[in-house]
Amino acid sequence: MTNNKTILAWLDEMTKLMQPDKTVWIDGSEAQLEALRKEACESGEIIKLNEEKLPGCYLHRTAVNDVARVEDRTFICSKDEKDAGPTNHWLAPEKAYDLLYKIARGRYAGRTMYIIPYSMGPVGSEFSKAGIEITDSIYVVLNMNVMTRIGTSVLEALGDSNDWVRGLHAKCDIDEEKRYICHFPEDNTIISVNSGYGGNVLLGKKCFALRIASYQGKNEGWMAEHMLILGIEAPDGKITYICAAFPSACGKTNLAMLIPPEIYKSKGYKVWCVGDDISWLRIGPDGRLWAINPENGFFGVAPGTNVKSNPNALESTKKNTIFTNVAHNLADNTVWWEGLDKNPPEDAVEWKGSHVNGKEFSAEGNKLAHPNSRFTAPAVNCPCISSEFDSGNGVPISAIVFGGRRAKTAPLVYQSRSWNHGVFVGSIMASETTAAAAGAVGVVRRDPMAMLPFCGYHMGDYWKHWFEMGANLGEKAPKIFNVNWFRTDDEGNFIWPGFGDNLRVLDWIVKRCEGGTEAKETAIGYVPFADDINIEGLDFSKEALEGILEVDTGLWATEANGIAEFYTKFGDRLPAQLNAELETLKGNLN
Ligand code: GTP
Ligand code: SPV
Ligand code: MN
Repeated sequence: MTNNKTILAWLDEMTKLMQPDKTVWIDGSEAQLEALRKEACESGEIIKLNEEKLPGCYLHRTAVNDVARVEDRTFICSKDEKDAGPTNHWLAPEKAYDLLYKIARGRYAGRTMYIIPYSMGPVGSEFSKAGIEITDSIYVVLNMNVMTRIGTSVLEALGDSNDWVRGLHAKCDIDEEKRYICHFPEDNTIISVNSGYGGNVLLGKKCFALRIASYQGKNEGWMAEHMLILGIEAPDGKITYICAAFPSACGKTNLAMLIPPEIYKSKGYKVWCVGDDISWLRIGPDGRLWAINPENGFFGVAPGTNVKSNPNALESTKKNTIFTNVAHNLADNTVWWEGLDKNPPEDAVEWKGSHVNGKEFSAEGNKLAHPNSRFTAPAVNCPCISSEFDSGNGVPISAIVFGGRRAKTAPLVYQSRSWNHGVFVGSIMASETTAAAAGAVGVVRRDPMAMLPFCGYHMGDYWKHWFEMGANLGEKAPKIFNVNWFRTDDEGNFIWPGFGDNLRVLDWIVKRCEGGTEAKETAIGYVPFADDINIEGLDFSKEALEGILEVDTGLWATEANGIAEFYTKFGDRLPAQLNAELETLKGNLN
């Protein structure tokens, strides 16, 4: 398949280590993939779904102890512990290799080693990067085929270059105690053992495109971010591109594919999806910030996805999609999850694999689908996929939006006073935890730029890199905003309707980028005048809007104390600009 000496040498080493019975190069051909699907169906690894209703679709159930990313077992193995920083778990590289090789040695025996050459970003684009993942899981091969560009063309584009990421995945025994997701940023290497779940094993995604790539970006002058990319087309045809960073399961996929409310649609507004999870950002020849989506598909949260909340995501899952840990509807061999509709299937297999009466099972308060069950759907399936999705140059970004789940404190939207203030706004992001990672759900934690679990180096140095990017962008820097769709009332209900109606907030953001509207200056930044958020056609009062635009200085004073405490973690690697911004906030609050 290749004469690249660096690849051949690594594969030689890996073959000796893992001792596979058989080696298969994944060439990307449909014939090879189809043979693998058949094989995985025969072994029970995947289940073929109803060919009429869901053509080319499959269901997979992971082990019950293996259903989400495991942040406690995710490590950044930089040579110097200090370079991993206070927000990452760290293991010394020699120790980690030793430990992981002990766990993995010989574990491909009796199995096949699949070699997947893949590209993050369109093959051949100067902004794309290649990786090789070896795995003993057909599920991984099939998912990587949807989520990345795979096969021979990747090797041809790479040529003799050594600029590719090594990825070793081995299922081993899916033993939680021996599960490790380790990154060696200085070696361009990722090793993942004892898991078979999504973000832990699709090594192109969080492991490469965020953890390794964020480190590469710092060294090479670009950024890898946990951001969706969307384009808003105005009635005159002008498209404004926005990136938005929200923590896991906080609404990126939903926002990236939103359907404009009727009042906007009728005027001719359209929204185009470029990406739903990851952005690679560079300064273009015109001095602006440009973004590509390095992925080729969506690994989206299934529960809550329905014809009303996200019809585009639902449509994307109608063919050639792999479902993980959703419920199996035996009546017609389709799938179901909480929030798809109000009719749990009677004859069902729940996500753990038991045959149940789904109606009774649900009525007893059980979940048929795991809260972090997912669909892996090709981006080309999405009805609103942008014409720029495959463009090697990406799209120019006018605004960066941060956001999270905050029941109180954060208003619906506010704008930073400058790029530097915007970096501060990103650095103080906080959000309630979700089922996307193992651990407690609903606990507020600081998640700077939604990168807490994904930054591959010291977070202080990461912020410094943000300031440097801003200095290089100067006047052409995107404007920075913060949004919160999740303010709740006293009964805990979400106040803002959200979903498609979030376009009403994006509309204000676009106007602010164009200098088309005034705003109210508050202690935390610019907040809209209630009259400037269009609530036409919405059953939502101006008073309610004013309520969620309010900046409660009491809550923010408490917030400022929390930020100060958070910042102490970073010691002398905390950029001075952040402390200066915190002092400004405190001053504004007095
Ligand atoms: P990852 O794939 O884990 O990175 O998640 P994500 O950020 O793409 O989140 P996603 O869009 O899948 O949304 C996760 C959950 O948030 C779903 O249950 C949605 O129904 C819910 N959600 C998304 N947007 C909104 C919104 O505007 N309002 C409310 N109330 N809920 C929302
Ligand atoms: C996330 O948790 O942010 C995801 C899913 O997008 S995973 O690929 O598992 O990280
Ligand atoms: Mn994500």
